[in-house]
Amino acid sequence: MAAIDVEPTKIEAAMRTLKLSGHVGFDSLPDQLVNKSVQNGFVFNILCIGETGLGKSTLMDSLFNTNFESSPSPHNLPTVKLKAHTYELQESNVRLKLTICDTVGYGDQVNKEDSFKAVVDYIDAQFEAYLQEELKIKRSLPSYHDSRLHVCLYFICPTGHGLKSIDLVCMKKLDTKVNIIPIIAKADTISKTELQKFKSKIMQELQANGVEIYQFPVDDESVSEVNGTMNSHIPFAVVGSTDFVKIGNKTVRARQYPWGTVQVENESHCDFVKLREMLIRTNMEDMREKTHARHYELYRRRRLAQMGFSDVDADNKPLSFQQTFEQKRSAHLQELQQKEDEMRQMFVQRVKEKEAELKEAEKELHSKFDKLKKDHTEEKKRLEELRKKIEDDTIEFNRRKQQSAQSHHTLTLGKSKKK
Ligand SMILES: Nc1nc2c(ncn2[C@@H]2O[C@H](COP(=O)(O)OP(=O)(O)OP(=O)(O)O)[C@@H](O)[C@H]2O)c(=O)[nH]1
Ligand SMILES: [Mg+2]
Repeated sequence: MAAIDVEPTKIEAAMRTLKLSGHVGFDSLPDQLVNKSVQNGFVFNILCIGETGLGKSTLMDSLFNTNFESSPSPHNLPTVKLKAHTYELQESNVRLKLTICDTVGYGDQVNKEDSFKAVVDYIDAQFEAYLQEELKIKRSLPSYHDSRLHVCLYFICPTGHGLKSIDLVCMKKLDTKVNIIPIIAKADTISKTELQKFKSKIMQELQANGVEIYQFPVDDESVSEVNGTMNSHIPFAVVGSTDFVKIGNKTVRARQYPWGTVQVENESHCDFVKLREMLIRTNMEDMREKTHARHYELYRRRRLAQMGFSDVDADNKPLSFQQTFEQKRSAHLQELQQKEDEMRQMFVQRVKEKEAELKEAEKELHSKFDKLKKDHTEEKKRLEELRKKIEDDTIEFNRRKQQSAQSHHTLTLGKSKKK
Protein backbone atom coordinates (compact mmCIF):
# COMPACT_ATOMS: atom_id res chain seq x y z
CA MET A 1 0.00 0.00 0.00
CA ALA A 2 1.44 3.33 -1.08
CA ALA A 3 0.26 5.24 2.03
CA ILE A 4 2.31 3.00 4.30
CA ASP A 5 5.42 3.40 2.17
CA VAL A 6 5.50 7.21 2.50
CA GLU A 7 8.27 8.23 4.87
CA PRO A 8 7.31 10.52 7.78
CA THR A 9 9.56 13.31 6.46
CA LYS A 10 7.67 13.28 3.15
CA ILE A 11 4.34 13.61 4.98
CA GLU A 12 5.67 16.65 6.84
CA ALA A 13 6.91 18.22 3.62
CA ALA A 14 3.43 17.93 2.18
CA MET A 15 1.78 19.52 5.22
CA ARG A 16 0.36 23.04 5.04
CA THR A 17 -1.02 25.26 7.77
CA LEU A 18 -4.51 26.54 7.02
CA LYS A 19 -6.76 29.00 8.75
CA LEU A 20 -10.34 28.09 9.59
CA SER A 21 -13.00 30.56 8.58
CA GLY A 22 -15.37 29.57 11.36
CA HIS A 23 -15.81 27.41 14.47
CA VAL A 24 -15.45 23.70 13.69
CA GLY A 25 -15.46 22.18 17.16
CA PHE A 26 -12.38 20.03 17.51
CA ASP A 27 -11.19 22.43 20.20
CA SER A 28 -13.38 20.28 22.45
CA LEU A 29 -10.96 17.36 22.08
CA PRO A 30 -9.21 18.01 25.43
CA ASP A 31 -12.64 18.06 27.15
CA GLN A 32 -13.61 14.83 25.37
CA LEU A 33 -10.41 13.31 26.64
CA VAL A 34 -11.07 14.48 30.21
CA ASN A 35 -14.63 13.12 30.12
CA LYS A 36 -13.49 9.77 28.83
CA SER A 37 -10.71 9.47 31.41
CA VAL A 38 -13.10 10.43 34.24
CA GLN A 39 -15.58 7.85 33.02
CA ASN A 40 -12.93 5.10 32.90
CA GLY A 41 -11.50 6.02 36.29
CA PHE A 42 -7.82 6.05 37.18
CA VAL A 43 -5.35 3.55 38.52
CA PHE A 44 -2.45 4.38 40.82
CA ASN A 45 -0.14 1.87 42.43
CA ILE A 46 2.17 2.71 45.31
CA LEU A 47 5.00 0.56 46.56
CA CYS A 48 6.04 1.20 50.17
CA ILE A 49 9.47 -0.12 51.05
CA GLY A 50 10.67 0.18 54.58
CA GLU A 51 11.61 -1.77 57.65
CA THR A 52 8.86 -3.27 59.78
CA GLY A 53 7.12 -0.73 61.98
CA LEU A 54 8.59 2.32 60.26
CA GLY A 55 5.16 3.92 59.82
CA LYS A 56 4.27 2.83 56.26
CA SER A 57 0.63 2.02 56.95
CA THR A 58 0.14 5.07 59.15
CA LEU A 59 1.51 7.33 56.40
CA MET A 60 -0.79 5.79 53.79
CA ASP A 61 -3.79 6.37 56.08
CA SER A 62 -2.64 9.97 56.58
CA LEU A 63 -2.03 10.61 52.86
CA PHE A 64 -5.42 9.37 51.71
CA ASN A 65 -7.26 10.54 54.81
CA THR A 66 -8.82 7.18 55.43
CA ASN A 67 -8.25 3.98 57.35
CA PHE A 68 -6.96 1.16 55.17
CA GLU A 69 -7.32 -1.19 58.15
CA SER A 70 -3.91 -2.80 57.72
CA SER A 71 -2.52 -5.09 60.36
CA PRO A 72 1.06 -5.00 61.69
CA SER A 73 3.52 -7.39 60.08
CA PRO A 74 5.46 -10.08 61.96
CA HIS A 75 9.15 -9.37 62.63
CA ASN A 76 10.51 -12.89 62.27
CA LEU A 77 9.92 -13.86 58.65
CA PRO A 78 12.75 -15.76 56.96
CA THR A 79 12.33 -13.82 53.70
CA VAL A 80 10.92 -10.56 52.40
CA LYS A 81 7.41 -10.76 50.95
CA LEU A 82 5.22 -8.25 49.15
CA LYS A 83 1.61 -7.75 50.06
CA ALA A 84 -0.73 -5.78 47.82
CA HIS A 85 -4.20 -4.47 48.59
CA THR A 86 -6.44 -2.66 46.14
CA TYR A 87 -9.01 -0.08 47.16
CA GLU A 88 -11.67 1.85 45.23
CA LEU A 89 -11.64 5.51 46.27
CA GLN A 90 -13.80 8.35 45.02
CA GLU A 91 -13.32 12.09 45.34
CA SER A 92 -16.04 14.28 43.71
CA ASN A 93 -16.71 12.39 40.48
CA VAL A 94 -13.19 10.97 40.08
CA ARG A 95 -12.75 7.28 40.82
CA LEU A 96 -9.31 5.99 41.76
CA LYS A 97 -8.36 2.35 41.94
CA LEU A 98 -5.49 2.53 44.41
CA THR A 99 -3.15 -0.36 45.09
CA ILE A 100 -0.83 -0.16 48.06
CA CYS A 101 1.92 -2.69 48.02
CA ASP A 102 3.85 -3.19 51.24
CA THR A 103 7.08 -5.00 51.97
CA VAL A 104 6.65 -7.50 54.79
CA GLY A 105 9.70 -8.46 56.80
CA TYR A 106 12.01 -6.02 55.00
CA GLY A 107 15.28 -5.62 56.92
CA ASP A 108 14.38 -8.27 59.49
CA GLN A 109 16.69 -11.03 58.25
CA VAL A 110 20.22 -11.49 59.57
CA ASN A 111 21.49 -11.77 56.00
CA LYS A 112 19.95 -8.82 54.18
CA GLU A 113 21.83 -9.43 50.95
CA ASP A 114 18.81 -10.57 48.96
CA SER A 115 16.19 -8.30 50.55
CA PHE A 116 15.81 -6.36 47.31
CA LYS A 117 15.30 -9.51 45.21
CA ALA A 118 11.68 -10.04 46.22
CA VAL A 119 10.94 -6.41 45.38
CA VAL A 120 12.69 -6.55 41.99
CA ASP A 121 10.87 -9.80 41.13
CA TYR A 122 7.54 -8.30 42.12
CA ILE A 123 8.03 -5.17 39.98
CA ASP A 124 9.16 -7.28 37.02
CA ALA A 125 6.20 -9.61 37.43
CA GLN A 126 3.80 -6.66 37.06
CA PHE A 127 5.64 -5.48 33.92
CA GLU A 128 5.59 -9.01 32.54
CA ALA A 129 1.84 -9.36 33.12
CA TYR A 130 1.25 -6.12 31.23
CA LEU A 131 3.59 -7.19 28.40
CA GLN A 132 1.81 -10.53 28.07
CA GLU A 133 -1.54 -8.73 27.83
CA GLU A 134 -0.08 -6.37 25.23
CA LEU A 135 1.26 -9.29 23.16
CA LYS A 136 -2.06 -11.14 23.08
CA ILE A 137 -3.88 -11.25 19.75
CA LYS A 138 -7.14 -10.50 21.50
CA ARG A 139 -6.05 -7.97 24.08
CA SER A 140 -8.25 -6.00 26.41
CA LEU A 141 -5.98 -3.26 27.72
CA PRO A 142 -8.79 -0.77 28.49
CA SER A 143 -10.34 -3.16 31.00
CA TYR A 144 -7.02 -4.66 32.12
CA HIS A 145 -6.14 -3.93 35.75
CA ASP A 146 -2.74 -2.35 35.38
CA SER A 147 -0.70 -3.42 38.39
CA ARG A 148 2.57 -1.77 37.36
CA LEU A 149 3.99 0.25 40.25
CA HIS A 150 3.91 3.98 39.59
CA VAL A 151 5.92 5.11 42.57
CA CYS A 152 8.08 3.67 45.29
CA LEU A 153 8.08 5.48 48.61
CA TYR A 154 11.33 4.42 50.20
CA PHE A 155 11.09 4.82 53.99
CA ILE A 156 14.45 5.77 55.47
CA CYS A 157 15.06 5.00 59.13
CA PRO A 158 15.42 8.25 61.11
CA THR A 159 18.87 7.42 62.46
CA GLY A 160 20.41 10.79 61.63
CA HIS A 161 23.51 8.93 60.45
CA GLY A 162 22.89 8.49 56.75
CA LEU A 163 21.69 5.57 54.68
CA LYS A 164 22.15 1.92 55.55
CA SER A 165 23.76 -0.27 52.90
CA ILE A 166 20.45 -2.14 52.38
CA ASP A 167 18.87 1.23 51.41
CA LEU A 168 21.56 2.04 48.85
CA VAL A 169 21.67 -1.43 47.34
CA CYS A 170 17.89 -1.66 47.06
CA MET A 171 17.38 1.82 45.61
CA LYS A 172 20.19 1.22 43.10
CA LYS A 173 18.54 -2.01 41.96
CA LEU A 174 15.18 -0.28 41.55
CA ASP A 175 16.06 3.07 40.04
CA THR A 176 15.56 1.89 36.44
CA LYS A 177 12.32 0.10 37.29
CA VAL A 178 10.23 2.52 39.32
CA ASN A 179 9.99 6.20 40.29
CA ILE A 180 11.68 6.35 43.68
CA ILE A 181 10.79 9.03 46.23
CA PRO A 182 12.93 8.65 49.35
CA ILE A 183 11.28 9.82 52.56
CA ILE A 184 12.55 10.06 56.10
CA ALA A 185 10.08 8.16 58.25
CA LYS A 186 9.03 9.17 61.77
CA ALA A 187 10.73 12.52 61.26
CA ASP A 188 9.42 13.74 64.63
CA THR A 189 12.23 11.74 66.23
CA ILE A 190 14.99 13.95 64.77
CA SER A 191 15.79 17.48 65.85
CA LYS A 192 15.54 20.38 63.39
CA THR A 193 19.30 20.92 62.99
CA GLU A 194 20.03 17.22 62.72
CA LEU A 195 17.36 16.85 60.07
CA GLN A 196 19.01 19.27 57.63
CA LYS A 197 22.38 17.51 58.00
CA PHE A 198 20.67 14.13 57.66
CA LYS A 199 18.90 15.20 54.48
CA SER A 200 22.06 16.49 52.79
CA LYS A 201 24.00 13.39 53.89
CA ILE A 202 21.35 11.16 52.30
CA MET A 203 21.42 13.14 49.05
CA GLN A 204 25.23 13.01 48.97
CA GLU A 205 25.23 9.27 49.48
CA LEU A 206 22.59 8.73 46.79
CA GLN A 207 24.60 10.83 44.37
CA ALA A 208 27.91 9.17 45.21
CA ASN A 209 26.37 5.77 44.52
CA GLY A 210 24.72 6.87 41.29
CA VAL A 211 21.18 6.21 42.54
CA GLU A 212 18.69 8.03 40.34
CA ILE A 213 15.65 9.08 42.29
CA TYR A 214 12.48 10.51 40.80
CA GLN A 215 12.72 14.21 39.95
CA PHE A 216 9.50 16.22 39.85
CA PRO A 217 9.24 17.43 36.24
CA VAL A 218 10.13 21.03 35.52
CA ASP A 219 9.28 21.05 31.80
CA ASP A 220 5.62 21.95 32.32
CA GLU A 221 5.44 25.71 32.93
CA SER A 222 2.41 25.55 35.20
CA VAL A 223 4.22 23.40 37.77
CA SER A 224 7.89 23.93 36.98
CA GLU A 225 8.44 26.43 39.78
CA VAL A 226 6.80 24.47 42.56
CA ASN A 227 8.32 21.21 41.33
CA GLY A 228 11.77 22.81 41.10
CA THR A 229 11.55 24.02 44.70
CA MET A 230 10.23 20.67 45.91
CA ASN A 231 13.08 18.81 44.24
CA SER A 232 15.41 20.60 46.64
CA HIS A 233 13.39 19.40 49.66
CA ILE A 234 13.87 15.70 48.89
CA PRO A 235 14.03 13.48 50.93
CA PHE A 236 10.80 14.62 52.55
CA ALA A 237 10.79 14.22 56.30
CA VAL A 238 7.34 12.92 57.14
CA VAL A 239 5.20 12.18 60.15
CA GLY A 240 2.06 10.09 60.07
CA SER A 241 -0.70 9.60 62.57
CA THR A 242 -4.07 7.98 62.94
CA ASP A 243 -4.98 10.23 65.90
CA PHE A 244 -6.79 13.55 65.78
CA VAL A 245 -6.24 16.37 68.23
CA LYS A 246 -8.32 19.50 68.76
CA ILE A 247 -6.18 22.59 68.29
CA GLY A 248 -8.08 25.84 68.68
CA ASN A 249 -11.39 25.17 67.01
CA LYS A 250 -9.96 22.73 64.48
CA THR A 251 -9.42 18.99 64.75
CA VAL A 252 -6.14 18.01 63.11
CA ARG A 253 -4.22 14.83 62.47
CA ALA A 254 -1.41 14.87 65.02
CA ARG A 255 0.80 12.96 67.40
CA GLN A 256 0.63 13.99 70.98
CA TYR A 257 3.58 13.80 73.34
CA PRO A 258 3.95 14.82 76.98
CA TRP A 259 5.92 17.87 75.84
CA GLY A 260 3.80 18.92 72.87
CA THR A 261 1.92 18.04 69.71
CA VAL A 262 3.28 17.25 66.23
CA GLN A 263 0.77 18.23 63.57
CA VAL A 264 1.02 16.09 60.47
CA GLU A 265 -0.26 18.80 58.14
CA ASN A 266 1.72 21.65 59.66
CA GLU A 267 4.53 22.58 57.27
CA SER A 268 6.74 23.88 60.05
CA HIS A 269 6.49 20.47 61.79
CA CYS A 270 7.23 18.17 58.85
CA ASP A 271 7.15 17.75 55.04
CA PHE A 272 3.96 15.68 54.94
CA VAL A 273 2.02 18.39 53.05
CA LYS A 274 4.85 18.71 50.53
CA LEU A 275 4.81 14.96 49.92
CA ARG A 276 1.02 14.88 49.51
CA GLU A 277 1.15 17.90 47.18
CA MET A 278 3.83 16.34 44.99
CA LEU A 279 2.66 12.73 45.06
CA ILE A 280 -1.08 13.16 44.76
CA ARG A 281 -2.02 16.67 43.74
CA THR A 282 0.64 17.66 41.20
CA ASN A 283 2.59 14.75 39.78
CA MET A 284 0.43 11.64 39.94
CA GLU A 285 -0.15 11.71 36.19
CA ASP A 286 3.54 12.33 35.47
CA MET A 287 4.46 9.24 37.50
CA ARG A 288 1.87 7.16 35.68
CA GLU A 289 3.19 8.43 32.38
CA LYS A 290 6.89 7.92 33.29
CA THR A 291 6.14 4.38 34.46
CA HIS A 292 4.71 3.56 31.05
CA ALA A 293 7.04 5.59 28.84
CA ARG A 294 10.32 5.05 30.67
CA HIS A 295 10.40 2.12 33.04
CA TYR A 296 7.99 -0.21 31.25
CA GLU A 297 9.52 0.74 27.89
CA LEU A 298 12.95 -0.29 29.16
CA TYR A 299 11.60 -3.58 30.51
CA ARG A 300 9.75 -4.26 27.25
CA ARG A 301 12.83 -3.51 25.15
CA ARG A 302 14.99 -5.85 27.24
CA ARG A 303 12.42 -8.64 27.18
CA LEU A 304 11.84 -8.41 23.44
CA ALA A 305 15.61 -8.45 22.87
CA GLN A 306 15.76 -11.52 25.13
CA MET A 307 13.09 -13.14 22.97
CA GLY A 308 15.31 -12.40 19.97
CA PHE A 309 13.51 -9.39 18.52
CA SER A 310 15.37 -6.31 17.34
CA ASP A 311 14.69 -3.19 15.29
CA VAL A 312 17.91 -3.70 13.29
CA ASP A 313 19.61 -6.68 11.68
CA ALA A 314 23.24 -7.80 12.06
CA ASP A 315 24.34 -5.06 9.62
CA ASN A 316 22.44 -2.40 11.58
CA LYS A 317 19.81 -2.12 8.86
CA PRO A 318 16.19 -1.48 9.91
CA LEU A 319 14.20 -4.63 10.39
CA SER A 320 10.46 -4.81 10.86
CA PHE A 321 8.78 -6.98 13.51
CA GLN A 322 7.32 -9.11 10.74
CA GLN A 323 10.73 -9.65 9.11
CA THR A 324 12.28 -10.60 12.44
CA PHE A 325 9.39 -12.94 13.12
CA GLU A 326 9.71 -14.59 9.70
CA GLN A 327 13.49 -14.92 10.12
CA LYS A 328 12.98 -16.48 13.52
CA ARG A 329 10.27 -18.75 12.15
CA SER A 330 12.43 -20.03 9.29
CA ALA A 331 15.42 -20.44 11.64
CA HIS A 332 13.16 -22.37 13.99
CA LEU A 333 11.83 -24.55 11.18
CA GLN A 334 15.39 -25.18 9.99
CA GLU A 335 16.41 -26.13 13.48
CA LEU A 336 13.42 -28.47 13.73
CA GLN A 337 14.28 -30.04 10.38
CA GLN A 338 17.88 -30.50 11.48
CA LYS A 339 16.74 -32.10 14.72
CA GLU A 340 14.39 -34.38 12.80
CA ASP A 341 17.22 -35.44 10.45
CA GLU A 342 19.52 -36.07 13.39
CA MET A 343 16.85 -38.14 15.11
CA ARG A 344 16.19 -40.12 11.95
CA GLN A 345 19.92 -40.81 11.50
CA MET A 346 20.18 -41.83 15.10
CA PHE A 347 17.17 -44.11 14.69
CA VAL A 348 18.67 -45.80 11.62
CA GLN A 349 22.00 -46.19 13.44
CA ARG A 350 20.25 -47.72 16.47
CA VAL A 351 18.28 -50.10 14.27
CA LYS A 352 21.49 -51.18 12.53
CA GLU A 353 23.22 -51.73 15.85
CA LYS A 354 20.28 -53.74 17.17
CA GLU A 355 20.16 -55.77 13.95
CA ALA A 356 23.85 -56.62 14.24
CA GLU A 357 23.35 -57.53 17.88
CA LEU A 358 20.46 -59.83 16.99
CA LYS A 359 22.42 -61.44 14.18
CA GLU A 360 25.29 -62.13 16.54
CA ALA A 361 22.89 -63.67 19.05
CA GLU A 362 21.31 -65.79 16.29
CA LYS A 363 24.72 -67.01 15.21
CA GLU A 364 25.57 -67.94 18.77
CA LEU A 365 22.27 -69.78 19.10
CA HIS A 366 22.91 -71.68 15.88
CA SER A 367 26.33 -72.80 17.01
CA LYS A 368 24.92 -73.80 20.39
CA PHE A 369 22.18 -75.75 18.63
CA ASP A 370 24.69 -77.47 16.35
CA LYS A 371 26.83 -78.46 19.32
CA LEU A 372 23.82 -79.76 21.19
CA LYS A 373 22.75 -81.68 18.12
CA LYS A 374 26.20 -83.21 17.74
CA ASP A 375 26.33 -84.09 21.44
CA HIS A 376 22.88 -85.57 21.16
CA THR A 377 23.84 -87.72 18.17
CA GLU A 378 26.97 -88.96 19.89
CA GLU A 379 25.00 -89.75 23.04
CA LYS A 380 22.38 -91.53 21.00
CA LYS A 381 25.06 -93.57 19.22
CA ARG A 382 26.68 -94.47 22.51
CA LEU A 383 23.36 -95.51 24.01
CA GLU A 384 22.56 -97.53 20.89
CA GLU A 385 25.84 -99.37 21.19
CA LEU A 386 25.17 -99.94 24.89
CA ARG A 387 21.68 -101.24 24.11
CA LYS A 388 23.08 -103.55 21.47
CA LYS A 389 25.69 -104.81 23.85
CA ILE A 390 23.06 -105.42 26.54
CA GLU A 391 20.92 -107.23 24.01
CA ASP A 392 23.87 -109.36 22.94
CA ASP A 393 24.64 -110.02 26.57
CA THR A 394 21.00 -110.95 27.22
CA ILE A 395 21.02 -113.34 24.23
CA GLU A 396 24.27 -114.84 25.39
CA PHE A 397 22.90 -115.07 28.90
CA ASN A 398 19.72 -116.78 27.72
CA ARG A 399 21.67 -119.13 25.54
CA ARG A 400 23.90 -120.12 28.45
CA LYS A 401 20.90 -120.43 30.70
CA GLN A 402 19.24 -122.76 28.25
CA GLN A 403 22.40 -124.71 27.79
CA SER A 404 22.82 -125.18 31.49
CA ALA A 405 19.15 -126.21 31.91
CA GLN A 406 19.59 -128.82 29.23
CA SER A 407 22.73 -130.29 30.75
CA HIS A 408 21.01 -130.43 34.15
CA HIS A 409 18.04 -132.31 32.61
CA THR A 410 20.26 -134.88 30.91
CA LEU A 411 22.13 -135.38 34.14
CA THR A 412 18.91 -136.08 36.14
CA LEU A 413 17.57 -138.48 33.50
CA GLY A 414 20.78 -140.55 33.55
CA LYS A 415 20.56 -140.92 37.34
CA SER A 416 16.91 -142.17 37.32
CA LYS A 417 17.59 -144.75 34.53
CA LYS A 418 20.37 -146.22 36.65
CA LYS A 419 17.82 -146.88 39.45
N1 LIG B 1 7.08 8.72 66.20
C1 LIG B 1 6.36 8.29 65.18
N2 LIG B 1 5.74 7.13 65.25
C2 LIG B 1 5.00 6.71 64.17
C3 LIG B 1 4.90 7.48 62.99
N3 LIG B 1 4.13 6.82 62.10
C4 LIG B 1 3.76 5.70 62.71
N4 LIG B 1 4.27 5.61 63.94
C5 LIG B 1 4.09 4.54 64.90
O1 LIG B 1 4.88 3.44 64.53
C6 LIG B 1 4.20 2.21 64.79
C7 LIG B 1 4.13 1.37 63.53
O2 LIG B 1 3.39 2.04 62.56
P1 LIG B 1 2.80 1.32 61.25
O3 LIG B 1 2.18 2.38 60.44
O4 LIG B 1 1.99 0.16 61.64
O5 LIG B 1 4.17 0.84 60.60
P2 LIG B 1 4.33 -0.12 59.35
O6 LIG B 1 5.59 0.28 58.69
O7 LIG B 1 3.10 -0.14 58.55
O8 LIG B 1 4.54 -1.50 60.07
P3 LIG B 1 4.43 -2.96 59.43
O9 LIG B 1 3.33 -2.95 58.43
O10 LIG B 1 4.15 -3.82 60.59
O11 LIG B 1 5.77 -3.21 58.83
C8 LIG B 1 2.84 2.59 65.33
O12 LIG B 1 2.88 2.53 66.74
C9 LIG B 1 2.66 4.03 64.88
O13 LIG B 1 1.86 4.79 65.76
C10 LIG B 1 5.59 8.73 62.97
O14 LIG B 1 5.57 9.47 62.01
N5 LIG B 1 6.30 9.09 64.08
MG1 LIG C 1 1.93 -1.78 57.85
